[in-house]
Amino acid sequence: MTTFTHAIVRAPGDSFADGLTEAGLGAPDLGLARKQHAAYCDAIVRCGVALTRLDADERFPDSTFVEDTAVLTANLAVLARPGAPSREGEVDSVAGAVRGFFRRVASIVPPGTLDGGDVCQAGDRFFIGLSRRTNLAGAAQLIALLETEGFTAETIDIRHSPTLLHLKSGIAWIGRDTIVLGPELAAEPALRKFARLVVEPGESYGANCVAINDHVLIPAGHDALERSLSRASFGAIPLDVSEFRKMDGGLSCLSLRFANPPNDGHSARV
Ligand code: CIR
Repeated sequence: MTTFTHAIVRAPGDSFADGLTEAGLGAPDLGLARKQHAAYCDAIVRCGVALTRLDADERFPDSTFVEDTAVLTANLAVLARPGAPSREGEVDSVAGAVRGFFRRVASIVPPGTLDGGDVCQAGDRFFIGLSRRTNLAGAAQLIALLETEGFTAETIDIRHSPTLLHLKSGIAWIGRDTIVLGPELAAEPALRKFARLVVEPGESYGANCVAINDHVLIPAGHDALERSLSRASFGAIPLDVSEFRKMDGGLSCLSLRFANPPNDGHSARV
C-alpha cells in the first residue's frame, strides 16, 4: 500500500447545495458540511498526511469533491475530464496545484470523459468504472497512460447499476490485497482474486471508504463494517459525512491523495 504523504482538499463553498444530486436525502446543511469537512481534514492529518487546501470556488458547487478531477500515481498525474458538464471547469484550479507537485502531467481529452471517482488503484492494478460519467474513450486514454508507467488497468462496467454513481461508490481497495465491496459489485469477476469484505445491504454506503496509511476512514454508523475491518486487523476511523452523502459524495471523493511525487521543479505537460 502506498504511504500517502500529501492530499489536496477543498472545503465546500456557499453554493454547495446547488450541486448535482440524485440522493433524495434533502438539502445539505452548509454549516454542518463545513464542520464535517474540517473533521475529515483533521483525520487525514492524523494519518500523517500534509494537506494542500484549495480555496472554495463558488462557480462550481461540486468542487469540494476534488477526487473527480484527477488521477494521481507515483510519477504521473492525469487531469480528468469530468463527465458532468457543470463540473468540467473544476479541473483548471486543481491542475495548478497538481503541476506544483508532479513532473509528468497528462490530460484526458475529448471525446473522452473520466471522473476520478471511477478509478480504483489496487497496488499495481487499476480498475476503471464505465459509468454515467466515464466513457470508453476516457477509460482507454487512461489505460494507455497508466501502461506507460508499468501499471495494468481494466474496465468494470457499472452502467447497469442504478445506485452506483462511480466505481468507488461501490468498492474501495484498502491494502493487503483486500477490497471492501458493496452488494452491487459482490459478484464482479474482475475482483474475485482479492480478499473481500462485502458490506451488509443496509450499509452499502460504507463501500465508499478510503484507506489512508494505517487507517480506513469509514462513514459513521456503519458498525458492521467497522467490526469486519477490525476482525481483519484494519483500524477504522468513523467520520460523519451525512451532508456530503446528500450530494451523492463520500469519503474518497473529498480528497486527492498521493505520495512524495518526484518534482524537480520542471513541471511538464505530456
Ligand atoms: C456529482 O454528482 O458529481 C457530485 N454531486 C458528487 C460527486 C461524488 N464524487 C465521487 O464519488 N467521487
